[in-house]
Amino acid sequence: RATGRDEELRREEFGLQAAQVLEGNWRGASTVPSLALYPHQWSWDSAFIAIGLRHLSPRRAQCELETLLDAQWADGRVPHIVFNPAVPLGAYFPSPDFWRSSTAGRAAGAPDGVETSGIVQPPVHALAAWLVHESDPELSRRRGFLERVQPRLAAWHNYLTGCRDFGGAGLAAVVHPWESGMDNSPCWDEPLDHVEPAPAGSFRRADLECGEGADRPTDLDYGRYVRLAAQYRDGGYRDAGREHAFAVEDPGFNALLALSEHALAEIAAELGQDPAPHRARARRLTGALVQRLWDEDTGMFLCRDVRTGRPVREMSVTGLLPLVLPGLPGRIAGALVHTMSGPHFGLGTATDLVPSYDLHGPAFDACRYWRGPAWFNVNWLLERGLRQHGATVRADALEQALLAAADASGFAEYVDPRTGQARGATGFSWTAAVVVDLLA
Ligand code: 9YW
Repeated sequence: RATGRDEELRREEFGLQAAQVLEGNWRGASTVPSLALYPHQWSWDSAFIAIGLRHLSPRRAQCELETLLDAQWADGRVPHIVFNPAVPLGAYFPSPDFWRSSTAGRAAGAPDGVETSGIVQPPVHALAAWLVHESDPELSRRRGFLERVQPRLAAWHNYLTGCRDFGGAGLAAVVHPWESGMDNSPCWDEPLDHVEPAPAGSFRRADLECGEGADRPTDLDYGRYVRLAAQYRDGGYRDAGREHAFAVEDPGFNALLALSEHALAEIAAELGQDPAPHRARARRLTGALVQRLWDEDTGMFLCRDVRTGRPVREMSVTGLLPLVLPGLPGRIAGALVHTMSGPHFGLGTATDLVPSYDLHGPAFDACRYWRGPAWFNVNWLLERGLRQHGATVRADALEQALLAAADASGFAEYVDPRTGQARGATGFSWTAAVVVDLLA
């Protein structure tokens, strides 16, 4: 009995610590992912943050998403970074003077009053908006939250399914590794191979001033990121009518788009509109994912290089993310659960959290960012996916492992998947946010 009470107190204290992380990273109208490393607003971070914040302050959760969507471009894109003008330029690279959104992005409809990047990140926002609404429908209705965000979210999805469907199969392509949210995933090694890196002295890596070099992407990666981003910028951030040096269909990105399309259907129904077009689009996206990116041999989804038309034969966690989709054929969901628990991802045997990359892959590195470490937002999504497809025991175990690893690591950005050792920054916002959500 005493143990039960202790456990309850401990849980409460842990929840308070998570709330404190979010409180400390709140900047008045949005939350930074990490105080030192990422001092601005990031797009998919804000979606996860809002999902946690809704349990602490539904109003702040709404504000988090509204601030991001206020920086949306007229062509519908939601930028991956919204810059805080009060932060010195040198604190993060690439800074606003690199992206030059308000000038270079003018033709694509970049906003005037705020500086942003010109690329995007995975579209988790409609899901976040729906979950935020559900946490306090009365407040949401009173503030007209869904009425205000719905047209923006619809325009965002239209941008992705329209301007970004380079392959013509109905899937959105990413034009930069940063857009996938999984910057240095081994999936990008081959598609990046031909990209000439920007000269070493032409930029300064602010990330290395607060991050451990061994935990971060390499200089070669950065040189290529800079080259690609500068080319996109110099082309006015135009998508059509140009050859993209990097264009990939990413299964995780598209799965989140389909999941968010389901959320848009819920939002439409709540607003008295017809949800059917959104459901139909979610089905189309799910069908295209299966048709185009499913790989029977590995038992998971693979990225597809749009330039060569070939699949990228690397097993990254992005290829497990379609498990979040309610409409996924049962046979495929079963295969994904099997792959997740097999030797390559080792869930329940070699690892307690799903790693970002194949434990036996040639590029596996337990410390380096998206080349092995386990990430909390991704594991939160997979936990939902497991639950969605009836794998309740596994979902419960993953939930407990996530909470334990976040606790032991001080809300780390990512952890070594085999030992749970903290990597990257600590006091990381989305880690705290998914903890708050799971504890609620
Ligand atoms: C960077 C903020 C972002 C995440 C990305 C992650 C990293 C930015 O940090 O990218 O400077 O490398 O890869 O998913 O949104 O947390």
